[in-house]
Amino acid sequence: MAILDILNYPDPRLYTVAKPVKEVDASIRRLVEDMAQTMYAAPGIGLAATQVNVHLQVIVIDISEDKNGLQVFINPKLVNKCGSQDYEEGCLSVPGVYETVTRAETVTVEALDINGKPFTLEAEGLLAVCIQHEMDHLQGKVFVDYLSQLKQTRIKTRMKKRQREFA
Ligand code: QAP
Ligand code: CO
Repeated sequence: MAILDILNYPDPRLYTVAKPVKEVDASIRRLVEDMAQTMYAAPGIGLAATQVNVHLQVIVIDISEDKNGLQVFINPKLVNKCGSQDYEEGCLSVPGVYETVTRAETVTVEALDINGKPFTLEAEGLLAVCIQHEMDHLQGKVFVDYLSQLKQTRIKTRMKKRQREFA
């Protein structure tokens, strides 16, 4: 297992569209393990492969209190969405920034699990937000993209300043 480097907004590689996984093989299981370890170490509740510069449709999520509820989504597809909710989101690629985004209240997602087996899940609340947030990453979209131009500019400036300080 390994902790992977997370790309920081506004890194242009975050705008890459991820490709579907052809086969859930040992290399994909390894990627999932490393992504999970990276997410838990951060700590975070969700991570998309895009954020670790792997442009394949793989997501890990764990919204449980005691970090024992790992959920893996490979090649996820939103087959239904319903209602709307506002949620204050953050992102491991945009550290220190939390902003409210409006998304569907419930979503139905079809995906492959870690064994390559298809499953369907209906999610609501935080899990639904998290699935939509991470699926956006696979399409090259960051939650900041939903904010006003003014907020986006301010966040970019703040992130660049932060990057200089850490360099
Ligand atoms: C996406 O985000 C999410 O700024 C997952 O300094 C977030 O795990 C979906 C994190 C909220 C729904 C609601 C962010 C950690 C973690 C930070 C995360 C930070 C340290 C974000
Ligand atoms: Co994110």
